[in-house]
Amino acid sequence: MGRMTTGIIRDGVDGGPALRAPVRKAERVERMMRLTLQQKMERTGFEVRTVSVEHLEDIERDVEALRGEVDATLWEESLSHFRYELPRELPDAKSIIVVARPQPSLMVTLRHGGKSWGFIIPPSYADAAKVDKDSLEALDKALSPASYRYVKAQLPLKTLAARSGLVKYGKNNIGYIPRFGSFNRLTAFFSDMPCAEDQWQDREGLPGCDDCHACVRTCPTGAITEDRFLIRADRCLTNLNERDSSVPFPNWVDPQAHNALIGCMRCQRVCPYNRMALDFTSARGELSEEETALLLSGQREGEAAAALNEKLKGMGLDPAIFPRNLEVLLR
Ligand code: B12
Ligand code: SF4
Ligand code: SF4
Repeated sequence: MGRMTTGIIRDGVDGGPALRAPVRKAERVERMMRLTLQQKMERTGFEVRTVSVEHLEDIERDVEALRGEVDATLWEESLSHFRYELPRELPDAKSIIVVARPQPSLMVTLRHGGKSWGFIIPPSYADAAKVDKDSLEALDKALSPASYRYVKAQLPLKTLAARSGLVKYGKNNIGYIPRFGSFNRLTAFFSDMPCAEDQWQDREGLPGCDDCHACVRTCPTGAITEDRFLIRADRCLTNLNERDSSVPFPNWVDPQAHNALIGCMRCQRVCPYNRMALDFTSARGELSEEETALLLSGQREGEAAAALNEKLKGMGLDPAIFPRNLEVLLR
């Protein structure tokens, strides 16, 4: 995220007379104090909204209402771990703070067969822990001098973000923020911060989706359909390629469908709401011919494998999820 400007006010940058500087600083501090949490967080590159913990049941109801439309295995694997209750570590939580952090697509280069292969990794696959850490630091700073506690929320983040007005749904089911479209990572925290403004509201879709079918047409597996709002998650390439390499892809998946090292970028790349974010990329380095071979071999033991793991982690990537797509992409 090194290329993002933070908007933090720095003292003395406008180079005015030294004697006036303290007055200006005091004014700035006062002005800063008057800003809402949302405004303060925006200045440091985060989008944030808050809802009262009283809506936990509503969030559960929203998701439960769609149980019949979600493949049972996928429900069990991905949606049954949500906890619609106050965390034990923070029983006096009052607010749920939901945060969106703009995220670039990642570019990784691999050497294989004497050639360089450039691959894309969709936004949100890297730096999960960093986004949480940075969000907490920014919240702490924005709310200072008050001091609150935070506990990470195990909640359905898109629903929560849409219900707080932080994102609008695309027809592709992804949550969009104004300037960076779907190139964002969501996270949420319970806090004992009083919920001064409960931003709970109706979920909204992007207005442009009514007359656009680009993601429906481009989805390589027919996961996005016009006859229902929820995607057919069991058909989504992301669901299929996030699995272990030992699980083969179903026969009905066209090998040409694969387009990213993990996940799938098709419905995001084609979306007009992402036009301004398509160049938002972050190059994460290169793997040598030997490292690629090691990754493909599936060997996880030994010194070389440990070094590769460290290298991938340093690039913000999870070594466990790669070989599955890599094999198909290099064919
Ligand atoms: C399960 C899961 C998946 C599954 C299922 C996806 C799905 N659509 O549910 C699979 C593996 C397929 C998947 C894929 C991807 N995922 Co995913 N996934 C999750 C997970 C763990 C839960 C999502 C969830 O709650 N699903 C349940 C459904 C019921 O919730 P919902 O989609 O919000 O559904 C609501 C709407 O349908 C709405 N609704 C119903 N009818 C109508 C009608 C109208 C008009 C409106 C407005 C709304 C509406 O009601 C529902 C309930 O509120 C979250 C992490 C988390 N903790 O939340 C990440 C998460 C949602 N995924 C994420 C991402 C980035 C992706 C991918 C883009 C990855 C990639 N390829 O790059 C793809 C996108 C695929 C797609 N087109 O949706 C991000 C989304 C970020 C964002 N800004 O939206 C999350 C939040 C992870 C993160 N921390 O960043 N994912
Ligand atoms: S591609 Fe079109 S229909 Fe799909 S989410 Fe974007 S605007 Fe909506
Ligand atoms: S991520 Fe790919 S497979 Fe999944 S809905 Fe979007 S285009 Fe379809």
